[in-house]
Amino acid sequence: MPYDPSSSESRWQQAWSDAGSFTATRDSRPKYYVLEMFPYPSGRIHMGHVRNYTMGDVVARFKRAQGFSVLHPMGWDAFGMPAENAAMEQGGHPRDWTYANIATMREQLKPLGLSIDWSREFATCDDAYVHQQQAMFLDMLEAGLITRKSAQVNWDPVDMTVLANEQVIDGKGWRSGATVERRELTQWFFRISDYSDELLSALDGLTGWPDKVRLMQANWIGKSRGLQFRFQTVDAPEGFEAIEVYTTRPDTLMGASFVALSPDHPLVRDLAAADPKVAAFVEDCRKIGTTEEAIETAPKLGFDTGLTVKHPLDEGWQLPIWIANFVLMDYGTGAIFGSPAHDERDHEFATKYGLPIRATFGERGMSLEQADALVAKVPYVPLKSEIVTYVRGFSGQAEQTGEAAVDAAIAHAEAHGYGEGVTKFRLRDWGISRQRYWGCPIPVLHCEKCGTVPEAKENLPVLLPQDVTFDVPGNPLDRHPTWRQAVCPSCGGAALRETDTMDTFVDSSWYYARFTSPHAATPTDRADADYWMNVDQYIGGIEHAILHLLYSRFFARAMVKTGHLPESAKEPFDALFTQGMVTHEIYMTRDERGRPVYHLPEDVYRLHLKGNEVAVLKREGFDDLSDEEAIEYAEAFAGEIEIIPSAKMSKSKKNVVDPVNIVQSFGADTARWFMLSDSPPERDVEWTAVGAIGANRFLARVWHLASLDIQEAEDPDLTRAAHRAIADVTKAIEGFAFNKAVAKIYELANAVGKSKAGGEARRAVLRIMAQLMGPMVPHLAEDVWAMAGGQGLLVDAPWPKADPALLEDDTVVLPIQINGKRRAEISVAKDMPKDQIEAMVLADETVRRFLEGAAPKKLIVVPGRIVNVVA
Ligand code: ANZ
Ligand code: ZN
Repeated sequence: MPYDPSSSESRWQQAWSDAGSFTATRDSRPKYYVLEMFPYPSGRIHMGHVRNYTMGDVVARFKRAQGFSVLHPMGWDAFGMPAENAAMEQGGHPRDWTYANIATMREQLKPLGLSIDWSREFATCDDAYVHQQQAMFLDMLEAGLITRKSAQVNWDPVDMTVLANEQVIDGKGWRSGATVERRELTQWFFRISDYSDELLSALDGLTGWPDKVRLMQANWIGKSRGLQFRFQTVDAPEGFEAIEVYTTRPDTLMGASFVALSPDHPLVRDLAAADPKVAAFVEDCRKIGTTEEAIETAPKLGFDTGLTVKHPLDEGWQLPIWIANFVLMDYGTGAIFGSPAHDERDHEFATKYGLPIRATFGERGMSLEQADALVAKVPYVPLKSEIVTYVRGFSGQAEQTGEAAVDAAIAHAEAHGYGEGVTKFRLRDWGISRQRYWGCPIPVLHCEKCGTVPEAKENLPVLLPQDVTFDVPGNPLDRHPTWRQAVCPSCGGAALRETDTMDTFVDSSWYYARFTSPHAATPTDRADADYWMNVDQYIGGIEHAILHLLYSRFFARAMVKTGHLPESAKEPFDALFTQGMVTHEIYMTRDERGRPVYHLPEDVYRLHLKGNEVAVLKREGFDDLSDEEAIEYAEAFAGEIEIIPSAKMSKSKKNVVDPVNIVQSFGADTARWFMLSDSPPERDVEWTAVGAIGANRFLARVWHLASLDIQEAEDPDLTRAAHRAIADVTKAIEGFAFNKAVAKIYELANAVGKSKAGGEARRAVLRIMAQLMGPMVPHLAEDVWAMAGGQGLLVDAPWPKADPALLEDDTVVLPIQINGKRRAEISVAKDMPKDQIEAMVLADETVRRFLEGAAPKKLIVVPGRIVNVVA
């Protein structure tokens, strides 16, 4: 019988399902919770999913075999714009589109044979999930974790919606491509910034996380220490006698050349009301979005108000007040002083508007003139830890680091009473209001009498209305004829529902907790949550290193505060692994106008021809060609396709391989094996047709080895190799080095192939091999297990233990020196008696050549070290 995954894989999946093998149960075993980031139901699974879920599955199956009670669930991150876009473009309803996609993707995932507890599956758009998320929202509102405030938002004028910062790409809406504007709206916020300090300091404890992710989070939270102080204004309107600024470089105060206000600064509002030119300038500034990136990259724009302030260190020195587009209102105080000599933005601004550029410090040892010359064209921005020479210092600065100078400047300000040292965070509150339909409704009402009122818990869930249209832009909830009308839970009068829905990041901030009790009538069942939390191993893409993980960390804290999670679940993910991407070559031709045309790998015949890399299009009839004919064909058309080096699989470049096709033609185990074999999990892996065929061939060989019937014979070397493999594979899986585990299994398979072992001795080794392969290629492993006489299902077999006695290498390699020169070596058992070693040496090919039939003059064996022969 040849290897035939198409029949055996589904059979094993059925067997596991019948046995309930992957149902997670609370019992006396230690628990292990492994989770891969859940997918968005786009409609098709891709190779990235296969890689991600296979890795998680290896861990889940491994831990299960090691005696853990494993929770390995799957669900769907199901709300979001694409469903609405589909409704806009193709008609239909977002709900139908979403659930149809889920059904399709579930059918595509199941053949992969993942050890998932499907009884826990849910989608974030399920009524029950919406219900519990709303219940939690109300709890968090009551606990003071949520606030409503007016805020600057990115407004997409075409989609008529607020965009999250990350949905703004180069100042344009990610979907519409329209230039994003700034607007002020009243929005709902989670008060994540209250947790800035804690979210930062707790990163130190996340030792199971990659350093780079912790660093990215730390930078995002962005803690800085600086000076907050006031400039006295000279001729500003009433109420603006002083302008408060925040600086992280108070040591550059003597190089100040202007003060700049955010276009949203209260003083600017005042001025704009009186002066249409100011108002027009502010309007211009609003055309850039609110993202830091957009603001950072936009050309610097300024407006001179004509007003001035006094320098705090010199009453007679006045600085002009400008309005500048790069000053953000929601950071620091919304006002800065510019020190063009030591700041890129200030330099660009000063150069553009002819403002003075005066160095505060220069490179070590520089004079004032040299330092000024240094910064005339470009700012001088050394690391704060570098020693520099202060040429316009105050408070006694001279040669010192920027750090020391900043400290001294803060001390000086505090001593002289013009400012205070303060700590600021970049992290803003998390705005969750979205003016979209396909999201979780925010369960509050607006009552004319009572104001904003939370919906009563017994009225939950607030579900989306089904009868909506997407033929006009904007939020369908706003224009629904009746949905908004509700009863105020506080006064019983008429009230209007909030029509904002929640950012989908809310949905994904607690799904891991919901998996512990997916059917509970409360957000979590505490007994379940207490048992299963934390996620022991979380696996996902680095693209979620910042927002998703930060929001989840905040949400877990909020759930602790509202009693939905135990205190110990504050940091919900004990260990995090970020896997690399799946890449593929790109195949390109050009059309008659020279524009690139991309081709799917399945439409391309790829060949390595006499050192040349050739790819040609498969024309009609290609599939009927013999191998030789195909090569001739490739030679004939060589050069027609340009091969672009491997890059992340993407639909636009058509360098995608459909996992469904791969599973159909090779089986799931081949896809899984290849995904694990070729590179370390944290690196990108290149999918190649040749590699897939190679993986498949290896699995077929293992099948063949298992099906051979060999006469009884012992082979202690093979048994030792098997135990070595147990130790090595165990260590590799524990260390997330799946590619190494794969390599060790290759070695073991080779050893089995070479060995003459038969009967039970051979079967015992095959069973070990099956067990070691089980987490990676679970179907083939069951087959091998069964063929080798394994009892019951392999998934129920405990992980094999290496016999320490067999791990000890009991052979040594002895070098043989002939006439003082090393000429050969022999491998002998450690405890081999001297006379036997001597006999082996004399029988050695090389030794015999040197002796030319004569007896050696001397033969000295130093046991365990060396053999000396004098010929
Ligand atoms: C004077 C100065 C001189 C500055 C110099 C920098 C370099 P971080 O480190 O990210 O916290 N700043 C303060 N508030 C701002 C706002 N609302 N919008 C834009 N920029 C603002 O950044 C702090 C520095 O960014 C502050 O230090 C301030 O410029 C600027 F050689 O003050 B600095
Ligand atoms: Zn009311």
